[in-house]
Amino acid sequence: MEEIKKQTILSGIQPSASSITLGNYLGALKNWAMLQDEYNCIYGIMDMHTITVRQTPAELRKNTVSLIAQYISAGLDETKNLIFIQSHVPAHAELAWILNCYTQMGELSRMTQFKDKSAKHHDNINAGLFTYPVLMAADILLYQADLVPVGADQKQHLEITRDIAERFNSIYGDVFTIPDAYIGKESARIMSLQNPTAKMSKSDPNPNGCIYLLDDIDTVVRKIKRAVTDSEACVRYGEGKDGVNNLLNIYSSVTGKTIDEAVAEFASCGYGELKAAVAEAVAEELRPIHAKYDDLMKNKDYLESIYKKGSETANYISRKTLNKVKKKVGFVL
Ligand code: ATP
Ligand code: LTN
Repeated sequence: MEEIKKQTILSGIQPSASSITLGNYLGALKNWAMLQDEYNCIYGIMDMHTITVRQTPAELRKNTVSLIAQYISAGLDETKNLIFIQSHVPAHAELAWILNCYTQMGELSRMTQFKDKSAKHHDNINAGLFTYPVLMAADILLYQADLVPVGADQKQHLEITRDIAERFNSIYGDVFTIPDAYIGKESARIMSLQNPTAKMSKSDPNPNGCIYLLDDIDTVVRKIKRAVTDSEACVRYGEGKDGVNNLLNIYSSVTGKTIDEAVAEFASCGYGELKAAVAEAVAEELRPIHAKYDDLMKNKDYLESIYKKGSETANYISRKTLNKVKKKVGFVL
C-alpha cells in the first residue's frame, strides 16, 4: 500500500526574551508537541525577525540557544522535529528579497503588527519592521508548508503569505504550496495576570503580569496569588470576569479539564483556593520542564549538535525551493 505523505507544518518563535511565557507555551509549544507524530514538523528560532527591534548582541545569542532548550524541554522531541536557527539558512534572506519585489507597499502598511510595533518603537521604525511579513512568508514558503500553527495575532501575516504565494504562482505556475493557518483544538489565549484584557506577552513591561516558562516555582506561585480578579467573589466563567476567566483557562489548558469541569470543581471555593489550585497545577506542569531545561543547558555541545544538524537539513530543503524560484524569475543558475 502506498504510504500517505505526511503534511508539513512550519512555525517558530522569536528569541526576543530570555524565556518564553506561559502564553507561548500553552498557546503554541504545547500544541506543537502534540503534532510531532502526525506531521512533518519544522520549527525555526526566528532570530532574523528579532533584530527588527534593537537587541543586545550577547543576549540575543544567549536567548537563541536557550530557546532551543526551551523548545525541547517543553516537549518537542528533537529526533522527530526539525529545529533550526533562521539566520543559519541564507535562503530565508534570499527568498525574502525576491518576494519583496512581489509585495506591495500598500498591503504591508495595513499590517496591524507593524502599526503596533512602530508606535511602541517610534525611534526605530526600520524597513525590516515594515517588511517583516515578507520574511515570514519566505520562512513558510521555502519549506512548502501545508499548515502553520499560529495564534490569532499572526493570522494577518499568514493571509499576506497566501496572497504573495498566489500572486507568484499565478505568474510562474505552481511554485509554492499555499499554506493554511492551523488552529489547534485548544487555542488558549492567555492574558496578563495584572491586566487580564491584554495578552500575556514576552515583552510585557510588568513582569508580575507574565509567567515565564523559566520562572522559579516560588515566583510562579507568588504571581498567580497576586493575579487581578474581581469583587464578586464567585468562581464562574463569564463576561466582565476577565481575571477569573483567565485563571480558569490556564487551569483548563494545564490539566486538560474542560472549563465546565473546572467551574464545577471550584463552585464552592473562594478566589484564594482557586489561585492555590491554579498555582499548584502550573507548578506541576513546569517542574519537569525546568529539570529537562537545566540538563540540556549543561550540555551546550549537544544543543549545538542539534542546531547544526537542523540547519543543515533546513538548508537542503530550502535550497530546492529557492533554486526553483531563481530559475522562474530569470536568474542565471
Ligand atoms: P513579543 O512580546 O516578543 O511580541 P509574544 O510573547 O507575543 O512576543 P511571539 O513570539 O509573537 O510571542 O509568539 C509565539 C507564539 O506564541 C505565536 O504562535 C503566538 O500566537 C503564541 N502566543 C503568544 N502569546 C500568547 C498568549 N498570551 N496566549 C496564547 N498564545 C500566545
Ligand atoms: N512572526 C511570528 C514568528 C514567526 C513565524 C514565522 C511564525 C516568524 N516566522 C513563520 C510562523 C511561521 C511571531 O512573532 N509569533
